[in-house]
Amino acid sequence: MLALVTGASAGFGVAICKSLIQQGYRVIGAARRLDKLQQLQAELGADFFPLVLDVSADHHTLEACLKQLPADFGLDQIMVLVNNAGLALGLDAADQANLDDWNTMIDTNTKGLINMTRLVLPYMVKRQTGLIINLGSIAGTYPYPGGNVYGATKAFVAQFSLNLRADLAGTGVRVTNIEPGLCGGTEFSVVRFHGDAEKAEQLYQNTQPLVAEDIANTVAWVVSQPPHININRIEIMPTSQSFNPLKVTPIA
Ligand code: 8X3
Repeated sequence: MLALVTGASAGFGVAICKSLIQQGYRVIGAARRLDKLQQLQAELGADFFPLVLDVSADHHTLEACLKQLPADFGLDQIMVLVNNAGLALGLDAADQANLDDWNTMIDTNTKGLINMTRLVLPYMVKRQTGLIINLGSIAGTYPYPGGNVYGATKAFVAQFSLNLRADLAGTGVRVTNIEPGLCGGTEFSVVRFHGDAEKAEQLYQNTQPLVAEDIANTVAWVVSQPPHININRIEIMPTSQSFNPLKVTPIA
């Protein structure tokens, strides 16, 4: 059984790769940073294949990269695709947010995800089996100030996942969207705040966020379901995260 995990060099990706290998999968770990992938390979051994790939590259580049995989980690054998690569950049209001950040999130979280899916999917359909697991977010369902484009990319992922299910009816190929809330112990918030670790740290003060292993455990549960079960979506929050009331602003 072969799986491909994007964003494999850190956070959720590392935990998912480790867990899938524990479950007996061979794993192609795709990410931009070769040194991080090599560290992971040193730990995980021959069942892990490091693939240097930037999901935000154009689809011709991605296709060429995937077609160069060695025969025993071949594109045509991928049973599970985990579209984990993604990021949040900034938490500024829409009129002040950085447009480069917005475009980077769209390129990675939506374009990267659809390109990888489209490149792997025909082989799954041909074999009449396969599983695509997308990493969405609660931000795709619940709006919050500064979530603007990040949340919108994750709403795209949620709807794309459901629409994939519609197209894949009768093929045996399954699709799941996992939607985590606040997660700690990863680079996510440091990246969101452009490297400001102190600001990121403040977000987690006096809370107990989810950790990457919680998400890897969820992926492990999804992949262990028998073929007649499709988990459409899973929304997970830490107990310490909840909802605010709708905001009503006084008239000036
Ligand atoms: C990340 C979850 O709560 O930071 O996707 O928006 S949250």
